[in-house]
Amino acid sequence: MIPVNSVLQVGQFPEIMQLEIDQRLITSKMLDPQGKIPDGSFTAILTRSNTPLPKELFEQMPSVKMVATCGVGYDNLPLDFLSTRGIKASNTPGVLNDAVCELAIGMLFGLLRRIPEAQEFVKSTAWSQGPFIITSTLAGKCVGIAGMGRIGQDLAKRLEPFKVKLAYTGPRKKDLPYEYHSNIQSLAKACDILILACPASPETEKMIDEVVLEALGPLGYLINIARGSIVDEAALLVALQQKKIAGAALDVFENEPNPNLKFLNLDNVLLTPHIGSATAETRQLMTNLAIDNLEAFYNQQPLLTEVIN
Ligand code: 8YV
Repeated sequence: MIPVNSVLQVGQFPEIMQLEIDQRLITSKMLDPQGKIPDGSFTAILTRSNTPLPKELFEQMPSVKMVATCGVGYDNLPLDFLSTRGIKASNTPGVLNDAVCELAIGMLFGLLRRIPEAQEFVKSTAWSQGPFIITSTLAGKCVGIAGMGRIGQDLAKRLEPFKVKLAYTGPRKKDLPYEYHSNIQSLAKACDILILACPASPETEKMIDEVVLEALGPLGYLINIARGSIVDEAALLVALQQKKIAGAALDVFENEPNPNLKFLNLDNVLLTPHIGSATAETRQLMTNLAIDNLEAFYNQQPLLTEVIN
């Protein structure tokens, strides 16, 4: 049982998530993590993976010993600091795989077959002047996945029926029926479509740089459903402007919700506003899993999906 007003909600939640929260919790809300902390003696925080929590927030509330984030990514949490203070953390892996993988595949086809432009082509009546451009088939191509965690593996399985070769990179080779590359450059050189499904970390910061984009090449496509920080956006913009790669589909950006305006004028991109997990079913599952973790904490039971630093 979660004691009344023991949990501080930090950050703005979409209505469908807020409804779930309000059905299960009586809590205080702090929409701005840099704002004034409401009065109360809070022992846990409920937040979202798009809401960065500064360590100062925890320093001002020493009674907080648990933070549950709605999202698989936990780069919004000061994990090292939490570890030193013995503050537990949980995320919501597994329940958003369907939504994220479906978006990735949708973006893949949207990019290869230029579906947004095709719709514009019909709507603008340009079709009456001649046929739409010839695009590319997925079958027969090599799809490279950077990051073979839950989402990466789920995505690979869903891509198998599309007659593609699958390859991957990550910290270590896994028992998977796909070609392993020990580094991102090698994977980029070997694949036609490179999909980013890895966590944001010091190791993946700006991992996709000019060298990797050069290796991906003029017929290569980049899809990012992970985090904007994984891509050197200045290098990507040059590669797209100079057609050093064929195109990019981006659901995440360095500066959300105000991505670099230079992306907006390009004709070889497909852009979405960080909607990977943004389906009703998924967000309800994520919210309830986060609250289940809070319940486990207050019941002094092991967390369901603890983040181990
Ligand atoms: C969003 C995500 O963070 O799960 C993640 O890491 O990036 C998305 O699900 C969403 O805002 C979670 O509430």
